[in-house]
Parts: sequence; structure tokens; C-alpha cells
Amino acid sequence: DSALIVDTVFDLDALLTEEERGWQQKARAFATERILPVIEDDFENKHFRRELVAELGAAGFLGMHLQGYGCAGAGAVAYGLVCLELESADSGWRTFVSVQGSLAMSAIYKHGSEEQKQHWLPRMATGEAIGCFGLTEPSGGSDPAAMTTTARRDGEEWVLDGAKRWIGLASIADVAVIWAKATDSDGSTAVRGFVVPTDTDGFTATPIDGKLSMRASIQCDVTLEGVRLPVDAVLPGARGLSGPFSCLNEARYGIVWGAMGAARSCLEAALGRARTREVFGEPIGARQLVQGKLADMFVEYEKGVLLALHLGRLKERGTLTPAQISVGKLNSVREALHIAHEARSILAGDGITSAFPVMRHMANLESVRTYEGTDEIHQLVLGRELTGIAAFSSAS
Ligand code: TGC
Repeated sequence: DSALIVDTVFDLDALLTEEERGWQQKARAFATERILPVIEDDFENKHFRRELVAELGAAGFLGMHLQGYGCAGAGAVAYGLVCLELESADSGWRTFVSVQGSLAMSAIYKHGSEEQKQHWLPRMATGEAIGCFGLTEPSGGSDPAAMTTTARRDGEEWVLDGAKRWIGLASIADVAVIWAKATDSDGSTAVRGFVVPTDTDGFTATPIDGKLSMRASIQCDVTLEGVRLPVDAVLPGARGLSGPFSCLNEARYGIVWGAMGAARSCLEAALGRARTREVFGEPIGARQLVQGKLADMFVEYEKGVLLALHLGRLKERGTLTPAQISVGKLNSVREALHIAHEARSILAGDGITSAFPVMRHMANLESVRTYEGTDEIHQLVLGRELTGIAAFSSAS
């Protein structure tokens, strides 16, 4: 069993608690029994299998790192392990858990009023309500400071106008956390978050078609045309971009683990094939060039998981910094893509077919590489950390 070999050679489990291994096993069973049997068809048919949402909630995976409000209150490493196992099946399902738990629920949990938390979090934890998180706009995602979506006060109401793009789950969501440049009744302005029930007049979400990546999940264009909200729809605890960035940190952390799940799946496929496929009268796994590739893939996988574990332990101590998360997000996705490319080459022609998960993972990882901060954004975050000089724009 290639899966067992990849897991046991390095004995990562020795560094986990019993509780963490319990979460890992539960997520592995979910991925194996509920996602893997259907994912190739769903990817091919662009089908989001909504009925799995309640099952993810029942398993405790939604907002699982949050305390109270029906959430599991699990540790950061346990959450990371769940992300890894779900993404070993498909990045779209880890993305679902990220958007729901790390973005939408975290925004309400970190910045919401007690009423907002009581109203939304318990039903989001069970999957009864789906959430989305609207930050990125049609003009781009790397510079949220340039957002043009506005919120203005009109008496006792807020009025939102603007557009968002690449918003996961928006067309099936019950609630959207929308970030806008808000002008309050006293004339003060700041980026603020708004809790928008998606049945509010003026809110429209349209799935983006033509995706060759993340085909089993949903990303949308959102328009906000004179969306009127009660005055208490604003998240009281967030003013400025640190509000949405504090949620992106959570989602980026999940990706550090999750991308290694996609990598493991590719490595397992290549390893299984290397031991059975014969060329020139021997299994290709007997060839030094193939063994060299497998060894390099394995080394990067193990390094990536150990880095994720290190960041998880820092997060549990409360000392994890955005720059450290950038190290992990940049490394995990970059190396997972490299592992996927190498796996495809070992699988040769069959590697481009859906008989193996490798091209699906590779296509998905191209999205993961871009969202939640592109490779280049994370390089620049680290460049600033190392030099003390921000290189985000020519003006800085
Ligand atoms: P700057 O404008 O100077 O700083 C703004 C404020 O934010 C603070 N901050 C952070 N706080 C917490 N965590 C972080 N990671 C933070 N990064 C910045 C910063 O301290 C400042 O606070 P304050 O109190 O002084 O106002 O911004 P910057 O120069 O620090 O950052 C520039 C840059 C390029 C790093 C940042 O803009 C960035 O990270 N850009 C990438 C954004 C991104 O990841 N976009 C993709 C989002 S993915 C997405 O939208 C999909 S989710 C939707 C869905 O799938 O449903």
C-alpha cells in the first residue's frame, strides 16, 4: 500500500497526540469513502456535491478550530491534518472547509457582535447555513487596499454598492461577509466588513464558468447594487485591512497543510505505478532515474508536512506570524505542484488521464497557487521581512 509507506517511513504520527490522530483518521475516512468515489465524475461534470456539506458539519470539520457556538474547539494541528486529508481527495473540498470555517466563520467569530455570532455560527458549524467571504474584486486580488466597493450610511441603514470576483460558494451561500470602503454618518472612512444575508435585494452571485481547475467547487462573480442593510449588519470589531487579513491568515494556514495532501496523493499514484509498470523488462521503479525522482518528491513532501506541523505548533502557542505563514503557503503549494509534475512524468501518457488523480490535482493547485496570496505576494511579504523594505509598488 503506497499510502502506508508514504505515511510510515517518516513516522509523522509519532509527533501527534491521540486526539490529533483521531481527527486525521476521521478526515481520511471521509475523503476515502465520501469524496474519492465521486470526485472524478464531479470534476468532469463541474458538479458541487452539496449533500456532503451537512456530513462535513456532522463530522465537526466546519469552523473546527473555533471555540463555542457549536464548533469543535480543536487545535491548529488537528485542523491542519483535516485540511491535508480532505485535499488529498480534492482541493475543492478543502477549499469549501476553508471558505466556510477559516474565512466566513472566522470573520464573524473574530470581529462580529455577540448577536451575529449567536445567529450565524451554530448553523454554519452544522452546515445548515453556508457562508462566503467577499474581498477580491474584478480588477484583482493582490491589492485589497484598492477596493472600490463602498458602503455608505443612509439614516439607520448601510447601503452597499460594488462588485466582487472569485468568491467561493457565493451562489449557494446563505450569508456573505462583504468587505467595503465604508463611510460612516460622521464622515469617517475605513475598510469594514458587513454580514449580508444573500437573499437581500441587490445581492447577485453568478458562478464563473469555463474553469479548468477547481471544477468540483464553485467560485462566483458577485454584484452589490444598492444593497440595504440594518445598521447592525457591520462587523463591529474590524476597522481597516487587518480585519480581512486576519481571516486570510487562517485560510493560508490551512493551505500550508492542504497542499501537502494533494502532493501525497500524487506521490502515492507515482509510487504505485513505479512498482507495477514494466518497461525494458523491469518495473520502472527499479530504474535509478525513477527512484531519484521518487526520493526527491518524498523529501519535499516530508519537509512540507514538518513545516506545516511546526507552524501549527507555533499557532497553538499563539506566536505564529503572517511572515511565517507566507513561508508555509509559498513552499507547500510550490512543492506540491512540483511533485504533481514529477508524478505525471512517472505515469507517462496515462498520467494525463482521469484514471489517475494527478492532472486534477495539478490543475487545482494552479488555483491554490493564486488565491490567498500568489507566490509573488508571499515572496514580497518575505522580501519585506528580510530587508525591511516593502516592494509592493513602485511608490513604496
Ligand atoms: P497595508 O495596506 O500596509 O496593511 C494594511 C493593514 O493590514 C495589516 N496586515 C495584516 N494583518 C494581519 N495579517 C496579515 N497577514 C496582514 N497583512 C497586513 C497591516 O499591518 C496593516 O494594519 P494597520 O493596523 O497598520 O492598518 O498592507 P501591507 O503592505 O501590509 O500588505 C500588502 C500585501 C500585498 C502583503 C497585502 O495586500 C496582501 O496580502 N495582498 C494579498 C491579498 C490576498 O491574499 N488576496 C487574495 C484573497 S483570496 C480571496 O479573496 C478569495 S477568498 C474569497 C473566496 O474564495 O470566497
